[in-house]
Amino acid sequence: MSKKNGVPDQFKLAATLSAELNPASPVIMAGDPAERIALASRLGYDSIELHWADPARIPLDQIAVSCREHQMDISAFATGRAYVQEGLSLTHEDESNRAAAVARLKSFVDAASPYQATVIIGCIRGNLTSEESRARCLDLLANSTRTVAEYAAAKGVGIVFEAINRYENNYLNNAQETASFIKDFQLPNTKILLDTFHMNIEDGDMEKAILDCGDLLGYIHIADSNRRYAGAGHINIKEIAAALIKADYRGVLSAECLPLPDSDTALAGWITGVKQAF
Ligand code: LER
Ligand code: MN
Repeated sequence: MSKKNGVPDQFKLAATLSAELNPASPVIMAGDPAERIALASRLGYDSIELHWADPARIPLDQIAVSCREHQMDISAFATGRAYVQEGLSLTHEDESNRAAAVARLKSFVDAASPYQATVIIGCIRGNLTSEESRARCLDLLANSTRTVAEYAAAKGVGIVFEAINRYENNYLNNAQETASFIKDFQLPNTKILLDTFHMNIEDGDMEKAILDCGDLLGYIHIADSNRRYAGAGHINIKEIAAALIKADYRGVLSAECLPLPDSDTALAGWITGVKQAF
């Protein structure tokens, strides 16, 4: 197995970036993109995952210049802030809200296309309003995900759909449910994003969850049980690392974790924790 900086080179390590830090939000760095990207590169990260509500507000040219300077790339565009900050939802009861959510995701795809980055569908899926609404909600979600995923495929952009724990979203919480959703609706160009923080709550056997996804596994968020950096909690990150190798997963491991105790400590701690796991 060939390794770069102690991590098998089948993996790319991504640092999450947004406009501002929030101790309750799992984004590890914010502020001057040039300075942050230079630091992430020095620490051994390969790429940057962007967390903004609207791609129109991302200083993308500046980020791209800094990434080029440090031979880094943009791994993904996270879209959850469009739901959290603006209430856009793929399953909203109001059709115009759903249409706006699809339009926003297409604009994320447009932004991602020049960088061949991935677009993440996470909490922008919205929530079930009642158990009776489940079938209709899944239909709505599948239709809009298909629309976005087909649009993305034509632009060389992949979509990943995230399994999110029950305290944030009230359906599609674990790996198996999320895989079944993608398979049952035969969604094109759509893979699964597994986030170890959510898995720790929802997936009884984390190795099995990873292996069961098989080829559908498309992206990984790594945070510890307390959502701090890898190694700051009690998730067995070595078990996760071994399962990813066994599954022959080749792709991004992203530091989507809280910027605690502070951004710099979390950035350095996450890299150390992940390296120790391999
Ligand atoms: C998004 O990737 C995620 O994991 C959500 O829990 C964000 O709060
Ligand atoms: Mn996540």
